Amino acid sequence: MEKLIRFGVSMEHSLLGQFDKLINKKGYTNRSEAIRDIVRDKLVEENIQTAIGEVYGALVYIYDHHKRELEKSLANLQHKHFHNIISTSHVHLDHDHCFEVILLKGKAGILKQIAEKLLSFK
Ligand code: NI
Repeated sequence: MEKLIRFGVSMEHSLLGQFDKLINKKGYTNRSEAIRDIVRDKLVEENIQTAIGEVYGALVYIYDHHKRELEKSLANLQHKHFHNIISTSHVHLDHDHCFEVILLKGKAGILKQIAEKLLSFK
């Protein structure tokens, strides 16, 4: 195992209080372990965003199909990016709601743009 290096971190009292509550809820036994995981997550996220070559992803969401504009926006987005969409699964959950899973492949930056666009729909 690689050698651990100690370093000091300064933080507002209230922020540290919230952090302790969060890591306690997540089951961490100490702050160092939690900070290491957060740093690792951030690095993975950064690597994905700057990845060269193709990556794969999935978008999963539930929506109300009575909202015509929303349904139209979702269809337009998928047709616009058909090169990046491998498949779409649609399940009619109940009278109002639809559950969709879109599988994507392509450059990380493009997939991120598609995801952000989807999240921007009301
Ligand atoms: Ni449906």
